[in-house]
Amino acid sequence: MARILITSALPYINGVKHLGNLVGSMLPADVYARFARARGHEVLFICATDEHGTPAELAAREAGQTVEAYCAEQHALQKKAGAAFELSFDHFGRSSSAENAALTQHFAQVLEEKGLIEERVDRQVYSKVDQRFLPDRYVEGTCPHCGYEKARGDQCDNCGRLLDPSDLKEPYSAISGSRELELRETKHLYLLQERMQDRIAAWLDGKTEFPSLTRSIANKWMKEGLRDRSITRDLYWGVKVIKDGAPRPGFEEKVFYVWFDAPIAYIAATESWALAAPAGETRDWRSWWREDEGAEDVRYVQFMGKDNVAFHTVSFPCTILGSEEPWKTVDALKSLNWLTWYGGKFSTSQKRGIFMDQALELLPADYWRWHLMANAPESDDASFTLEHFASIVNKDLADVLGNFVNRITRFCVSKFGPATPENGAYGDIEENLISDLDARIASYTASLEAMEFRKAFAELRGIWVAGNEYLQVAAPWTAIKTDPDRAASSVRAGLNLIALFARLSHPVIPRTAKAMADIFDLTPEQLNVWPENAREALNALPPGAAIQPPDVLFRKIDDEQLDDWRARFGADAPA
Ligand code: B3M
Ligand code: ZN
Repeated sequence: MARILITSALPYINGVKHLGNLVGSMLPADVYARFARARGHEVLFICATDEHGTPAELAAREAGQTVEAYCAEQHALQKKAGAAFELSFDHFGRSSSAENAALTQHFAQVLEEKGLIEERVDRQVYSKVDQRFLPDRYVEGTCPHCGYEKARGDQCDNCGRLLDPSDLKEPYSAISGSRELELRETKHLYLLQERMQDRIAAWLDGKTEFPSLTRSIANKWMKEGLRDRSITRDLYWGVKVIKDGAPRPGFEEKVFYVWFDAPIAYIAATESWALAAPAGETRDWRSWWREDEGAEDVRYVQFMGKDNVAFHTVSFPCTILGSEEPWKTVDALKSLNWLTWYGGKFSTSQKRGIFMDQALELLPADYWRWHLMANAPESDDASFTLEHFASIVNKDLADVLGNFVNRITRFCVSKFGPATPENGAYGDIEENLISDLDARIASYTASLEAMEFRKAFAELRGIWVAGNEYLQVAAPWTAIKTDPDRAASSVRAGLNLIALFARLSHPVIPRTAKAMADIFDLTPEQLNVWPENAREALNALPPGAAIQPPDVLFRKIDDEQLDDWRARFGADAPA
């Protein structure tokens, strides 16, 4: 048994996330956390909303709210959507917490003491009409690379290139639209990453567990060479720039850059988790993060979309390693490609695609969880279409898993009554099934351990199919006429298979797993045990134990419903 710290990339605050965001970090992290718990590990699963920066300020402005009120409201909505999707966070915090402000200021202070932060004078876009500097997305204009006219100061949405506000041609203020802009000099803090090049390279060399996608992104950045980067912005909303307990002179109207404080919020949210301990329970956050206070044996696993990898393999390690304090760093970093919406982009700003709250208006979480994880964008981008979703749900969930459970429980009740049959012994077909299952369970477990989710869930589907094939061969509905003991033993095997499926499926479809466990009145503890051995699993239910057939586990999606959804989400329109 190990201690495993798991973090999902922190969802940005500007609205409930779409399915692409969900499968990019929060959902695979949840599946892994559930799997690790079932394996008996002590797991701490942390997430939070990432709340600072220009997009939050701009979204609040558009909503006509103060940024504080906007963030509080959106945080509550995201928390609710996460819970509805059964994301089993131990804590879902906020990067705007007091803990994160203090810790961010701590890191800045220590980095400065280590000679890794310095003040530099920058030329920044200033708006006379708005009477303020315009960082990042506060400036829009024409992209110098592709000519797109609505490029934002930090990035062009058309060609994807990263920009600096001063790169834009024909720039205008995103607040007032004013074109009366000029470059003015102002001070900013710079993190001297160039000096960290060798240390980060050596650190990355030791990260032998990073999978190839993660490694290739990190290597590309290392090859280009680390650049010193500004870690402050001319904004109101963010972590204040404090030095020695007082506002830093010249930085009274500035805050730390969102990408400086956001990863620190992994640690701060763990601190918030400890502060939120119910009376009588003590939670020691430092034992998860400080290698001098118990975290030396913690295994730390991060999940994120590929666009976040550079920040986690280079920038955040600069903060952590630069501090020379014994903080825990990541051991395994699982990164995912994009899920596309009909081959195009899911888009929060353009409300394109399906968002977490909308998804649950259509169907319960498990339908989405299964489809997203079984088709996770791992080795490549993957396209989400409603048609594919419907076919996977109808086949895997309704025909293969749902039908199996339904058929065997109903047959049992009608022929043997509502209890596990006691008579009949297992024979050759069951022996074959057991050895097949042993191999499959081992391969499924290894794939989950390796966080290769597509492969894992192809194997889980294979396990469900093996159950169906077993029933095909054992055919208790025929055997019952000539050899009731044979029929009884195959029904008993079938029921045990359901209990096995419940335990194996729990990481990905937790609510359905619970419904399957309820057939046998299994406790959460009995459900949450990882099966290692098929023979044991097929003999787990005590003969004579009562069963309660469930309602239909999954309903099929028909063409009419699909048409409705297509119309509602504009699925026929080119993305
Ligand atoms: N908030 C993800 C994004 O908005 C970003 C992740 C932060 S992880 C510290 O793209
Ligand atoms: Zn462009």
